Amino acid sequence: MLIFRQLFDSQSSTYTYLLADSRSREAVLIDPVFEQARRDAALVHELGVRLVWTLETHVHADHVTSGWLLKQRLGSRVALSSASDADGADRLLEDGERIAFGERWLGVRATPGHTNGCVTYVLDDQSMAFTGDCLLIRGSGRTDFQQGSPATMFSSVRERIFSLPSTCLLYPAHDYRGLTVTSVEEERRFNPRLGGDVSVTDFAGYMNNLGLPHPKQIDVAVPANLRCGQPAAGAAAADEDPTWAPLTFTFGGIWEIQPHVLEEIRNRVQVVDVREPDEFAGPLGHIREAALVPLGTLKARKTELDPGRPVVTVCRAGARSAQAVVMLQKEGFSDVANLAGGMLRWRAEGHPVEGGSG
Ligand SMILES: N[C@@H](CCC(=O)N[C@@H](CS)C(=O)NCC(=O)O)C(=O)O
Ligand SMILES: [Fe+2]
Repeated sequence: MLIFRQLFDSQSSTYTYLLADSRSREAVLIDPVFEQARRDAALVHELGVRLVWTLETHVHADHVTSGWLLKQRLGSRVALSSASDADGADRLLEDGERIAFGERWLGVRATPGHTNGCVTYVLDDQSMAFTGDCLLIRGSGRTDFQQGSPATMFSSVRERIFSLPSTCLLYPAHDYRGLTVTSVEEERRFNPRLGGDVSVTDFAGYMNNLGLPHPKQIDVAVPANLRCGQPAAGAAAADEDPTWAPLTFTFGGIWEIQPHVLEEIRNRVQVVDVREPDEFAGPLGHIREAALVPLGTLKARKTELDPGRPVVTVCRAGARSAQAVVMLQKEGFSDVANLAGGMLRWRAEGHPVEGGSG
């Protein structure tokens, strides 16, 4: 079976796609975004899949890829079109090649026009295709920078995308209105630029009069993407992980600490228990020297916490304390983590408890 997720970066309106083979657990990510690397790595971990490839549909002008970063973190390899002129890829793709993940594969179709190196990735059974910035939903990518060409894009769409089965679902690299998916049939009929009886001259006329400002990030993004997302030498280390403890980042966006890690570093952190007083004194007990600050009072009582020491929040099962992490971060505490699984897991794993019953 195929595992499939559509992810969104709201800064650049970019869609990233995760596809995995449920049997072998091998996964690929199409068009991952640098700032979302931590989120995407968390999803890979939580789904229990192994990232084997990051795939670019093209050298993007509006965001930096996390291909290089995910390679450092997860050991994935980077692939994009040989026509992209990028350095540092593990594999340069030619039209007609296949990228395997477990028993599944994606076929590579060259679909230039937005850039020379634009490709569409087509799933083995042709039930879905990832069109990058060539065909967008009821739209198309621009042709006024990089190696853009309306005539080239027109033939890519008509010959290489509209020739797929009419039911094939199409997933673009961007949508600026929140639309998520379309189909070959829909775009053949309703794409205002490329569908119906529109001719190449009509299309070129349309595209040459878009008059859009260049993407804000173009001068940063293109050079970085030509290095597959490797930061330039001397660039500030991006987005470093916390160093006060080995933590896990969840797809839900929360830094978590595992019970055995908390027990090891107990003396270096302040534990804040955000349950109600009767729970704190109740059968589950509490962690030694935990400060009782019920969630509803946390914001008002934040001055009772030591801003110079990391905070671990705790509750019964880990839900309220996750909200406490978000609140404390908003209040300016940077080193905050949630005790994964709360008191329930802490006890189940046999860590020491004060009070409570057997
Ligand atoms: N305002 C966006 C523009 C992004 C943009 O131009 N995106 C390109 C793809 S790299 C495009 O083809 N957009 C189609 C459109 O805006 O209609 C930004 O500054 O990032
Ligand atoms: Fe693009």
